[in-house]
Amino acid sequence: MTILTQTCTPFEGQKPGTSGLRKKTRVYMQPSYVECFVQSIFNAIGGVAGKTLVIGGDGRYFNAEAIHTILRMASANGATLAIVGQGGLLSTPAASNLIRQRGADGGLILSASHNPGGIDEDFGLKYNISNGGPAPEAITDAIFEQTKTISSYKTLDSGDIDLGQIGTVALGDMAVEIVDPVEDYAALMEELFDFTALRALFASGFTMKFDAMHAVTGPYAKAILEDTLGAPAGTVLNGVPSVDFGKGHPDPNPIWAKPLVDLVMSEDGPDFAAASDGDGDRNMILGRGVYVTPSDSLAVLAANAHLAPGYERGIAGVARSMPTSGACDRVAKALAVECFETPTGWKFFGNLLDAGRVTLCGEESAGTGSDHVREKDGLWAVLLWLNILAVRKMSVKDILQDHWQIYGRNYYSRHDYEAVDAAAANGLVADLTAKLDALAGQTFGACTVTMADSFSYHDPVDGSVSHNQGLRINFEGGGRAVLRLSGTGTEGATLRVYLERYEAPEGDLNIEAQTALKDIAEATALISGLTERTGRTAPDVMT
Ligand code: VG1
Ligand code: CO
Repeated sequence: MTILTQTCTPFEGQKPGTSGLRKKTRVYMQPSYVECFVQSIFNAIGGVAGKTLVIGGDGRYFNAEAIHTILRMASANGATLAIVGQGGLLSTPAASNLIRQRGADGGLILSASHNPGGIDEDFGLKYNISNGGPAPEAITDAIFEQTKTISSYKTLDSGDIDLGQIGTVALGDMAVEIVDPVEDYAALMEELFDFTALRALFASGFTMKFDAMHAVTGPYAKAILEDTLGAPAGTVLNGVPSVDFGKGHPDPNPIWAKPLVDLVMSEDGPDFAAASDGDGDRNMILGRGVYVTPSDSLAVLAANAHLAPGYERGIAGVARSMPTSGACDRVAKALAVECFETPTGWKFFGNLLDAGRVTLCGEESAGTGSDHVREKDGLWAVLLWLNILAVRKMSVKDILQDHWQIYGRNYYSRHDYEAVDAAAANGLVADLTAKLDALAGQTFGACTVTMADSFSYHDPVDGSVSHNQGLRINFEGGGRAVLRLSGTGTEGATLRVYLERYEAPEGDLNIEAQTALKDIAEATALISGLTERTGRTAPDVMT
């Protein structure tokens, strides 16, 4: 086996977004595309000589091919050990855990997460650092700089190894250790949650459905829920990972997981239902007759985490992304713990978690997690909910009602306008940004603006500053709208409009969410010129 140095020319646009570099699969399949990006990562982190890397992905189309390419390159660049999930599979939280458990220097996760998979859909790749979390902006910026001038990469003159066989093989001078993707992760879950209580819950006849959406969590959910906790066979739906996610959209929300929502809304639906996304880091929580918004879920988990053994000493603090509702802020206040507001994307939570300032984190996009790993974690959230249900012996619906009666309710919805013409979307954001300063005091429809700005984040741990992280418009009475452009899409621009309004415990806590937010939605459309600029009269997706 010889080490080859191949020349290459830079590709346009290899700029990591909210979570890694996401492109159409065919873009990734171009000769040297993966190589240029991976060598840029290696160069940006000072090389990988002598290092240990964790490598795995969500099993989508091109997963295995990309892994073989990365393994050859890691070996040629001098890495000592690559730890790879069997079959090339690792959920994002499991990869984060492996990096931490094994003291690896970093990891490469192959996923476009909730984006559809297949040769005509999306692929993605991201680099995680030694704490197990997504590389912070300073590193992703350095990677992007490298991609602009990359002129050669190193690889090995060798064939593919067998990713299906657990054990260690040599690839050049590097060892490749193929591991069970589920084992270490399942052991971690058993440390955090009361598995005895969960077994008793299922034994008592408690019913649940978990929709793995043909994505990576299938094997994890089967092993933990069915094989370990005794949930009946068939609890896990769509549990076999497929390269195109059964031609679905592996995004656990009421739109893309509609069959599950319909099931749980019926009279004889299960007590509890949940779903996860392509790479297993998102979660959707449902109870019979009720959908729990991710923002509410974070707040409920923060208020009840101490009921699970892993958090029995309480939580140090909570962090949420800026567009996530303020529901968890109220819990943090009641618990007298710190609460942080970060930009969108899990990479911004890493410092707070490492510093021990927060225990729980969450995003409105169905991401919740804790300091057990440095990624959001879909199954973890499901198990924490189960643990809370087992202890409180109440239905999901009652827990939510009880929560609102204590803290009040943050009505919340996100409206997505997908594949909007990029120039139109950029124009909307630019023009709105320019007039933010003048908005305070003005009235639009039924709402008066009290404050408007462009969110900048000052990381309290390392002092770094991230500008332009979303436009915020606050209204009299505590309502709020946030507008930002997605950093994970692969087609045109996706405009996200986040709407929120607070209702105190003594107010009406059971209004339909879109009705409750109608005035704020209308004011936001007036302020931003949404309809005229995007040509859309309604959002593509409302969650
Ligand atoms: C979206 C979500 C964000 C999440 C990101 C990655 O980003 O809004 O909250 O962190 O996806 O999640 P954007 O830039 O499209 O709004 V995942 O599960 O796709 O890794
Ligand atoms: Co994901």
